[in-house]
Amino acid sequence: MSNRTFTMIKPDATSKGYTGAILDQIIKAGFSVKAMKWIKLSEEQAGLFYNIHRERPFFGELVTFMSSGPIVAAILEKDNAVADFRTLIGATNPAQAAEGTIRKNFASSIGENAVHGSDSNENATLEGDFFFSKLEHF
Ligand code: FUP
Repeated sequence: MSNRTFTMIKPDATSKGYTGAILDQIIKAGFSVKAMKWIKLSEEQAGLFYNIHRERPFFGELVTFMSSGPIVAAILEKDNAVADFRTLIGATNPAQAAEGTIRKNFASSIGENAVHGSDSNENATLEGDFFFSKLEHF
């Protein structure tokens, strides 16, 4: 069990002014912030982050969307962080997300789904390292 996960508040949510409310929900759920930055990805950077999805039909749309505006990237800490954060954000498609989850509360579609959460401890480390140097997390 690892105690860290990685998240992004995506461009749909930052542009609608949901950043504060989403961070509030994350912190009230018991996560603490170990690193955080407000950043706008280039198409190339978004493509690298989502490289695993390169062959999927939605890849082009995903890259365009994720580079369309600023995001908040963060490393979060809590016991059982990866699994508990996936529960907190809800299903990828907000129409299937449980009541009270962040995607149910703030997402509009499967593509524009407000937040990212790592799906494994290994990916949490890789994704955190993609955004943050050793000097930037504590
Ligand atoms: P999740 O782990 O819940 O973020 O979902 P996935 O790793 O399956 O998908 C990564 C991102 O690809 C999603 F956040 C949104 C996008 N996506 C689509 O746009 N369409 C799809 O059918 C599936 C995923």
